[in-house]
Formats: sequence, C-alpha cells, structure tokens
Amino acid sequence: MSMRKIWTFLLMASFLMPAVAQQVQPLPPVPSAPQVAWHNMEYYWFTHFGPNTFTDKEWGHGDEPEDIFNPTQLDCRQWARTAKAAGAKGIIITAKHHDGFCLWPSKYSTHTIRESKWRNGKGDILKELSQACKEYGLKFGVYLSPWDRNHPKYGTPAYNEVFVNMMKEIFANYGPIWEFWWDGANGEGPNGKKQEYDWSLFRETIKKLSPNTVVFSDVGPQVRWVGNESGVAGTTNWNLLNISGFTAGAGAPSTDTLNSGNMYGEKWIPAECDVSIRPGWFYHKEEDEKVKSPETLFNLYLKSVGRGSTLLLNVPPDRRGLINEHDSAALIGFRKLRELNFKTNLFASPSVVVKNSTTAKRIITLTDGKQNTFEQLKSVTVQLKSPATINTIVLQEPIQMGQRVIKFKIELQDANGATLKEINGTTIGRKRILTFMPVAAKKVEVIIEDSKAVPLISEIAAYNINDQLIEQ
Ligand code: FUL
Repeated sequence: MSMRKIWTFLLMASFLMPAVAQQVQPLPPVPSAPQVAWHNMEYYWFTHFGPNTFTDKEWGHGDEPEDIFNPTQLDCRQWARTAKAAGAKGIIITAKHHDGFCLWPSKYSTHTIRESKWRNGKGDILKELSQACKEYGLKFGVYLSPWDRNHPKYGTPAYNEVFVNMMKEIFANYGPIWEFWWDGANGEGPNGKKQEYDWSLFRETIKKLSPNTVVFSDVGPQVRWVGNESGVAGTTNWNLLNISGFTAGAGAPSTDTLNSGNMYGEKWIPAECDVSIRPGWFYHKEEDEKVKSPETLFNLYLKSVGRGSTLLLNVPPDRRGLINEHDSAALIGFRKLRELNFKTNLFASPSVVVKNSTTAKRIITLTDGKQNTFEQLKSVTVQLKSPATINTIVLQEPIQMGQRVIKFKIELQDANGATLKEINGTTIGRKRILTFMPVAAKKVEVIIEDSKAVPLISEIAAYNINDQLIEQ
C-alpha cells in the first residue's frame, strides 16, 4: 500500500471511529448461545417415573424388586404428543432417581429395567423417549440423581466413576441432550455411607462429551435452582450468581440468594423454576383430584417466566405409563389460557406511537416480537389513539447484551396526562410480566430509574387479560 493510500485509510478510519465508539458493548457476564436458547424455551416438562410410580413412594429405598416396575401401556409418543399439544418445548426425564433404578439398561448397574419382567427386560425408556422427542420436535433432557440408595459402590470413591460412566453411556446412546439435571440430594447409600461427589469431575465430563448441553445443579454451571419447589422466582431476579466457595446440595448459597441471584454475580447462571403439576413428583392415584388447575398453572407461569426465569413443570406418567387424563386436561387448559390472553399486544397496533422519550424517535422494533433488536433508552412513551383497558405490561431486555436494569417505573396516564397508576419494579431480564387491576390508559411511560450500564430494552407489550388471572 502506498503512503497516500495509508493516509487516506487512516483519515477515513478516524471519521468512522466515533460511530464505532458509540456502539453499545455487551456487559459481562453474558449468556452463552445455548443459555440464550434455553431462556427462550420458557416452558418445558419434567417427568418423574420409576419404581415409586408403582409403590406410591416419593423416595424409594433402593431395595424395591425390579419387577415392581411394570407399566401396562407405556407409550412415550403419547407423552411427547401431549407435551407438544400443551405447548411445552422439551422433556427432562428421571433416568435414575434416588432409588438407583435405571430406566435404561445400564452396563454399570444391576438395578435397571433389564432386570425387570417389563417387556422381558428388553425395554429402554431413554431410547423411546429420546426418539419420541425427536419425532415431535421437542428437546430431550436427562435427570440423573447422584444420590443412589441401591448401588453397592455408593459411598466409595469408585462410585464417582460409576456416575461418570453412566453419563458417558447416556450421551453416547441417547443424545443430543439439551439439559442435564443433577439433583443436590446426598443421603446414605445401601452401606449406610454418604458419597463425596466429585462435582468438578462430573462437570468436566459433560463439558467434554457435549459442550452445548446446559447443566443444572443448585449452582449451575449453566442453570441454577430457584431455591424452592413451588415454581416461584424472585420479583428481583438476577441471572448472575457468585459460585466461588459454593457447591450443589448442602454447600449451596442460601435459598434467598438462589431465588434472586446476585446483582454483581461472577457468572451467568439463571434460575429455573421446578414445580409439579401434582402435590408429589411421582404419580399417585389419590392425587388425581389435586392436579393444578389451568388458572393455577397460568399464575405459576407469571411467577416464573414472568420474572425472567423458566418453568420446568413436572408431569408424571401414571402406572399405565401414560400421561393421565386429569393432567392432560389441565395442561391443554393452561395452553389455551396463554394463547387467549397473550393474543393481542395492544402496543403492536399501527395506531400506537412508541417513542424514545429523550430523542423523540419513533421505535417500531420494540413491538415487533423480536428479541435481537433492541433500543438504548432511559424512558419510553407509548401513545395510544384512544384509551385502552390494560392490566398487563411485559418488558424484555436483550439478555445477550448482559442484564442491566436495576429499577424501573411504569406510569399509566389518562387523556389529560393524569397518572392513573404507577407500578414499581426492579429487574427485567429475559421477560418481566406485570399484572395489575385494569385501567383505561391513553399513554404509558416506562422509566428506567437505575441500571448497571446504559439500559437496553428489546420488547414492550400490553394486554388486557382475564381479570381472574391477575397475579395472586
Ligand atoms: C428433589 C428430589 O429429592 C425430589 O424427589 C425431586 O426429584 C425434585 C425435583 O428434586 O430434590
């Protein structure tokens, strides 16, 4: 390149510099691509199935005879079909619960479906379910309890190898696995000893086998527990967590911390809300009448997804090996409530003017339903053509840029600019759904009062949902 060319290049570069410098940078820590995809799934299933289904226990002792496990009409395609019809995006199955019984014929255990009479020991539920999930376009996930009340090696260092070998077997035969679930429970095994889990070995194993799998434990590495089993995230919910010095189980941070995360947490480890559609995690006939109603499930959706978390809803198959009619009826009802109530974004109408309050620039991308377009703003004004009844506002941050908003305020005003209602909130994150007694608003203003860095908003929406569904 000649000198003249170099100078021209440098001159042009200097003109371009300020524009580049103004570009907003991601605020670390940020989620990985698999974590962003995980957030966007919003709602998926858990399924607890095993000997407990047949003994009516919640925690089997590990000495149950294998023949106890005997579903009469098992059909994983029926599970997947129901999950799909219910709008769920994936299924995580208890491949092994605390009783140690394996739902696949593991080489590393003698307490598996192979030892049962079911299908003459030839059945393989992980195979059937992983195939059914593929067929119905669902993600497939695996819960593998480290606590094992059956395995003779449990309580000795050799058990950590057994656990690793089981994971290798599962990834080799039933992948791809989108989420892997490690429960933190650590009780005694058959010889009365507790296990010292080698968490770093477990973590390294999955990282090598399948780097895109998101791994859940109380403290991540990719997804954390929300601190309760009732499906409720904190109204303040940071996707960040400090994990130095903590481990899953008894060594985890307090449930309060897990519930709301750490504002300046070192890692992106978002909370997942696990909750059962029934009082127990496993199917019990006497709980058929206690299946949560569509309205209760909708409420849980508001308190999980609507607080920036995801909803991991447990739907346990019955003794036939089918999703029970009581559960499917509630699940379809839940789907209908979501569809019906979130059908019309009142801010998406062409007659509504959405403006950055500082620059007065009109922004249509805030109501286009697309997460990857976002706007840098401290305050946004939404002007409606005529007053609309509103009882729900939804806000989203582009989480790929890091979680920023610490505190916000929403003002709903009438035609004369008088404030009808003021709503105060803290974090937004992936999605924040706020419900309140309805008002007929002509103007809505969202003001970001405090943030960790320049605030970014990707979506805003308003709805008029059935008043009975307003968050309780
Ligand atoms: C708990 C377990 O002890 C329960 O049985 C259930 O699997 C739940 C999801 O996690 O810690």
